[in-house]
Amino acid sequence: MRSLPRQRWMLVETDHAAAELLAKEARLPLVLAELLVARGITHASEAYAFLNPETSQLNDPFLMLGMTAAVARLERAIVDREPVLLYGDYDVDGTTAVVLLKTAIEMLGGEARFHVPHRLREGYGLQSSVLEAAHAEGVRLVITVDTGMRAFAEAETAQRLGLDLIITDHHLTKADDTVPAALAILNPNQPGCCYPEKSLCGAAIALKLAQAVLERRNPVRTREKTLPSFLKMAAIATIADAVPLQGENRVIAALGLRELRRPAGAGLRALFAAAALDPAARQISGFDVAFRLAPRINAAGRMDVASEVIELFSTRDSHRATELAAKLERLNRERRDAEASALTVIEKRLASDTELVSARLLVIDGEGWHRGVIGILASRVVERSARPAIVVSVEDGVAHGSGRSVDGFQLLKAIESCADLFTRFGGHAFAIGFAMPAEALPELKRRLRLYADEHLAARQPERLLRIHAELPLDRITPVLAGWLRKLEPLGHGNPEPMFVARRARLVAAPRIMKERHIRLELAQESTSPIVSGASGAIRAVGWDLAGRVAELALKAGSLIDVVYRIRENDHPEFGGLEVEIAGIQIAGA
Ligand SMILES: [Mn+2]
Repeated sequence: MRSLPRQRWMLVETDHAAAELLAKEARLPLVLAELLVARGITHASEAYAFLNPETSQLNDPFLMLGMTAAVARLERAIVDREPVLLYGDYDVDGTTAVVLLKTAIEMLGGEARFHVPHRLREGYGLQSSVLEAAHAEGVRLVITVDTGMRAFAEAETAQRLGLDLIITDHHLTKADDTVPAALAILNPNQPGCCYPEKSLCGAAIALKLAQAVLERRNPVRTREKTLPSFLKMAAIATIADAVPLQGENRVIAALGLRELRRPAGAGLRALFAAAALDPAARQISGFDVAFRLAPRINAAGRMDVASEVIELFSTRDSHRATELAAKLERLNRERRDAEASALTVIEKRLASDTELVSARLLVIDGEGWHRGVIGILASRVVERSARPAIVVSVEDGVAHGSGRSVDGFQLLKAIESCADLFTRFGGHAFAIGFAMPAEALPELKRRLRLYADEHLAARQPERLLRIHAELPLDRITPVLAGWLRKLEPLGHGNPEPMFVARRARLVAAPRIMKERHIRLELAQESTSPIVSGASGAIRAVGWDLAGRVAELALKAGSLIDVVYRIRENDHPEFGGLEVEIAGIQIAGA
């Protein structure tokens, strides 16, 4: 698995005429206009809004179907001091959604309780037993967050008990568009909802409900103080849940990240400290949230109980917060260890198992791998092999599987073709999960092999390298880098720009670092000025690209095409702009 899968470079098609027009009208660098046009932005006013997110761009919550009924019921509960049960999910999205609504209800003088199911013991989704217990304790209003869209039977239980149920969820409705019977459903994806932003995460929908009740109580204070502080939580969830960072999601993410500069709560501050992030020293980026905060928050639900995340974000006691953050840190380390040890086994098997070496779709099973990490493991295998992969953990005769796919192959369809083998299964086109008796595993492998032979081409697996724009190296300037920063926060639906430069000259011999990485000094052929580094060259780094030096016989003077991202190196001496290479070819190859 050491050798990387082959790359296929694909330059994203852009409407150049539209980009030139936008560049002129909005006075933007052409390459930025190209990137905006690729995001569907063609008018100067849209470009302005995209590059300058602000609270006024947040939609009116009452545009959401069901909001009036939901707000009326919640307000009554708050006024009557009725306990409200918030029912969440165990991931970042679900837990932050609970925190948001709990905080809002308590701010308004109401009483909120919560339940987050245990991932391994209870599993995903609303449970009738929890509704029954809550009812016995006197709860008459239940609000789900990030879950509930398919809880038909549980909604009936609620009805039978006389519980009012408000479902807030962003998951898609059933194929026949039916929805559970509830007092109100807040979900922009349900039939009949005209809310303009369809891809809000669960916590953002909870935010809209909180915004609605808070604004009705005190519009000015909400706009100026409460909402900005709530945006922090919603931003973390929006980035962690991987919804596209465009439209209202972009506004939530951008403003929330800005607010994270001043983390007020004890929980957030403890979490930052545990993740070695200092928001006072450096603006928290989408990358920080996705790769440093979210894994720590998710570790709770993956490895243990997610309810402690809610306590972490609710507590005012900084000692308790530090304690809880330390626990998350430990769970995250356990998660990483579980992942690393299983990955070592998987790598060995991928290299030696002849059946796997030639398989178009990988099914890899092991005894007792932690079920909280099999999804991450599947992603890792896909990254390295460029093939769809399912990782299965066998425990007490039950096989739990989690799979991830590659561009163009709908893994869910493959799984559906084996539906009779599972005790349960589900997912999206490109990410699936299932449980089944372990003895049926050989049959699953056999059928999936046949399915893959039929539906996946036999060509050598390759990774698609999407390139967003052409940008010669001598056009990289601090001014352009400043403009490109305005695209942040980057993430799903708003990817970091990947550029291609043709005809770059190696001005010195490539340097290999730790036998894996390379450092190059590159100068753009045929054009002039100097950007950084000595001798008219820009520094370049290529992680894991050492193999390319020999393959392409690179030496001083070689002329190459490079796919790259722009990096700002803040090293005091060697600081400045440089490029991080994602792909190299001999020029014109
Ligand atoms: Mn979610």
